Amino acid sequence: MKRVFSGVQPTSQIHIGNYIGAIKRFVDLQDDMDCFFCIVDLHSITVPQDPKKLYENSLQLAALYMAVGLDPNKVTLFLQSHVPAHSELAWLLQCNTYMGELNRMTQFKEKSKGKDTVTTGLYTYPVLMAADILLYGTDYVPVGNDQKQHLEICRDVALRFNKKFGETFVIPDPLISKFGARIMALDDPTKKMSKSNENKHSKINLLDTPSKIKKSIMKAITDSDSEVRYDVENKPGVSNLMTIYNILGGLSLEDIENKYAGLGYGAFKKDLVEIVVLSLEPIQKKYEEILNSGEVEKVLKKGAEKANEVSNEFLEKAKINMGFVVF
Ligand code: AQP
Repeated sequence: MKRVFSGVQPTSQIHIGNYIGAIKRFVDLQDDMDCFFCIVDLHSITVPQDPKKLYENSLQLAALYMAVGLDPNKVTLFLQSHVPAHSELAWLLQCNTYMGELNRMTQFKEKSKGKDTVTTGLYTYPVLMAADILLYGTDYVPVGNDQKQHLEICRDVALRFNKKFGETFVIPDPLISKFGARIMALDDPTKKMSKSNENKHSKINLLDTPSKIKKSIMKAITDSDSEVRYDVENKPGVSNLMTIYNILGGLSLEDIENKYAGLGYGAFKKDLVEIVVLSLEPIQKKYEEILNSGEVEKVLKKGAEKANEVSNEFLEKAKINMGFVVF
């Protein structure tokens, strides 16, 4: 069975970009692959986090993973900080990664832009991500389009390591869907929907209320035209909303165009509100039940045991191949 690894940071609220680009796809993979899904809390501290919020967000994300349909009996769900091998392998890989490679990372450039100081953790983030993936002998990594470059550096580092120290790591392939891998911000469809965007109407969070969802969609930037047509270049706002409609509502782009021909954006947006609210309602209901059930801690403990077992094998192999004394 092929192995899958992916992670989401417990930073802020999870939005429908994270859901469509990543988490929803995790659910689709769980029946056919051996899946490890991680809450990458160590990644989240590359930018400042309020400790109380980090704690809450980590447990809430675990509950959300289960609420969207991830079954802990089929997949391994765990917290990155519960598996020390991630930090240890990251160090071994850092000593085999070049500054020139990290200097090219666009996410680092974007996140450090305009800041007086940034942490070295933000700079070496892609190496920790490579360690996350390589520790599980991962074949596939389902991620959104923004992680493409990080996957490329992961592959480069793994190939170099194998060449230098002998076959150690499986070379992973990204699983980036052709459609929906980059959900755009509602207030500016030229930028990706992002947790760190301070405008609350730029995104729809999975736990948003119906009235907030309605406001955000009705305010979403479209264009001065009124035709509901999929044309990413000339109509990025409408095309983004159509993508969300298609993925959550199940209607093809062509059928959406036909349905709203001559009706304008108002009717289209009104129906989209309903589709999003109805899609999120069962997730929100299940989320509350899971969060109050005491199940989350048990699942994370069990997940950490399995993750430690698998990752330690790969870590040990890497250490032996590098020449460390391992008893
Ligand atoms: N807009 C998006 N469309 C599709 N996929 C997305 N992802 C993120 N944004 C979009 C995917 O979600 C997964 C988890 O992301 P993350 O928690 O690791 O952090 P992120 O990608 O940095 O999330 P944000 O929302 O963009 O946070 P900030 O504001 O900090 O940059 C990943 O698979 C990601 O590709």
